[in-house]
Amino acid sequence: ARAMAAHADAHAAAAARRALDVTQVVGAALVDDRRRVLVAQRGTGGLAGLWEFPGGKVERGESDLSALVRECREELGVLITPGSFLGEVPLDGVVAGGAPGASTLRVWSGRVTGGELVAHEHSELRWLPADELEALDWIPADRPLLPAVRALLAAR
Ligand code: 9L3
Ligand code: MG
Repeated sequence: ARAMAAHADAHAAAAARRALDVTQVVGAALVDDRRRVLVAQRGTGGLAGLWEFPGGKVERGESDLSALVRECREELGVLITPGSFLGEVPLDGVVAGGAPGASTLRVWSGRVTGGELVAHEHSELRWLPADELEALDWIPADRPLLPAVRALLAAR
């Protein structure tokens, strides 16, 4: 009976860890030499048509920055060099299976340092200057990052 109880405890602990597991999402604000940032329009799913900073979910055992580099390679076909951390926003209820408040979007600046830009997953990619960002139809999670992105572009 004691062994059974220990087994049940281990199960409960594992379930609790899973429930608390944070689904981290990372995004890249890629800038060029002309004070522009790359914005991407989602092509499929519930957020289709909305604009975002490209990126995606961090996989188990992967660092945020490794995920950022991998996602940019998969989605855009480019090698990127991450720069400064720009901010973190809650992704309440957005990531499937995630508890409310369990997921966040973290965004870094970055530069394209190799490859050729191709929209492998998005319906459109655009390089835009700071004053054209506000008017886009953004995913709600990405919009709070715009001041930091504008500051980044102004500082260049
Ligand atoms: N998401 C929001 N803003 C972003 C990114 C890259 C992602 N800049 C949200 C959309 C999805 C979830 O995070 O619900 C996972 O992203 P993906 O793996 O579908 O790109
Ligand atoms: Mg993605």
